[in-house]
Amino acid sequence: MSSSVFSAAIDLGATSGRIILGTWANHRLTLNEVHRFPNTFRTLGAHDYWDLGTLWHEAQTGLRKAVAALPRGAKLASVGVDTWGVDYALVNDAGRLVFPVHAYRDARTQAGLRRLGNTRAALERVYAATGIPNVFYNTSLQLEEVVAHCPAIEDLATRCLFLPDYFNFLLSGRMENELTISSTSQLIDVHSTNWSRATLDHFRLPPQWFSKPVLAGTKLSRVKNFPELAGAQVIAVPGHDTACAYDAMPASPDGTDLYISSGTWSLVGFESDTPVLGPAALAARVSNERIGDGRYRPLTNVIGLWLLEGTLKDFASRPTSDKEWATLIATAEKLSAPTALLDVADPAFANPPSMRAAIDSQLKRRKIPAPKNLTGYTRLICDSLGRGHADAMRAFEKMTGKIFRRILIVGGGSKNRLLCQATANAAGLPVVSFSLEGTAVGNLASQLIALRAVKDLATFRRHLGAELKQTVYAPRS
Ligand code: LFR
Repeated sequence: MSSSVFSAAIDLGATSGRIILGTWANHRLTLNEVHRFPNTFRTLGAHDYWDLGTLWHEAQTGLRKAVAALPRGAKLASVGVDTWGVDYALVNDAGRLVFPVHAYRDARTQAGLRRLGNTRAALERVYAATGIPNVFYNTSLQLEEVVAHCPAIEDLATRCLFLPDYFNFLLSGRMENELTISSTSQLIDVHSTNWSRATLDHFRLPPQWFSKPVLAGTKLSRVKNFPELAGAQVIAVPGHDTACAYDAMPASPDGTDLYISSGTWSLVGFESDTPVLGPAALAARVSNERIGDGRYRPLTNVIGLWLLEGTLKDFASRPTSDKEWATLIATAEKLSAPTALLDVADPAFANPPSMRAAIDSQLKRRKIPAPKNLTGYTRLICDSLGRGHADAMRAFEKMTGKIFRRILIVGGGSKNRLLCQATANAAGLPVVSFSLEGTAVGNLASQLIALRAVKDLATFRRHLGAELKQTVYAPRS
């Protein structure tokens, strides 16, 4: 056992969180999901908030379970945290929360979204400076609203920590902004790895709230105030879950793979040494988020399985076990292909009271009959997402001159045969799906590299690729 390395990944998603104990031995990573729990935001009055106390409680429970799952005498070497993008905690110098933590689907950014969207010159300036398009959830718009409507916050808060940064602080006592999660804010300079002063000024945000981002792999300190974990290093992994998922892609080194991290959102993109900018990129809403090492992940955010998760809530007959899921997908596969697909970019799908009603109203507007049952909606949603993935791919090909040869899918959607096949059909390319918790694997990879148990990411991917089970979906017309 002496050559094994044990690390824990805290991997928090908008609809579920998990703590995974990773064991690295003989060039092989084994995962043990020691704890999983549902996550949701809560609505108070007109606003949406995360329940941070519950998230931290669940993270601690998971870490205790990870320690309990270690072989006798073994020690946890490190822990790392990744979460969904954009959300943040405002704290004072002592680390006290001075403002409730909003959830990114909160509608309070709508006015700012429209304002920036309607001001062509400002929109172009912000995009040229940050490489991030104008999306309702951006931290920039969220903070702009808070500073404008609760001005006393400028006296109370001294730091803005993104959620992984905040959990790293609880674990280590150190306040840092990590680059990948910072890059989701629309406030990082696209040509450096620091904040864009012009953009902070544009949104009227106090620059002192932010510190120069650290790169993934930075060792923050040993775990504090958590005796069971004494000695373990807190490592700033790529704090953004999508950055972790992209790191975990067993991609071919020649750069011809398109990546999809498929979960609540579908993040369709690739890795690049340079950002994709300019009017076409702005129109296609290309988001130049950052990789742990500072390079770029140009990607398009397609609405993702949020559409299906939301629709399921409207059906009492929704599946509750893996077996029922398999039956739903198998029955939906047998239906004939829908004659018209959803426009998945419809802003009405962002956070509707009823997703089924939002879908029906788009269909009605376009004079298309609504599906009759859950099977019909499932088919329509998966085919429409497949088309959305293919459209994003073609837009990238057109903008960059790149030709993709395969599409790699990781995350929850990689298990959805209907979605993988629909993507292959619409793109005319093979889709390779990996049964892989990409976000947790990328999180662990960064820790193992920081601990020098693995040389670098290329080496990690080579070992991972050799082990992984993959399913290939050939395109059908
Ligand atoms: C996926 C994700 C996406 C981001 C969205 C909102 O979990 O992190 O990358 O655009 O959530 O933060």
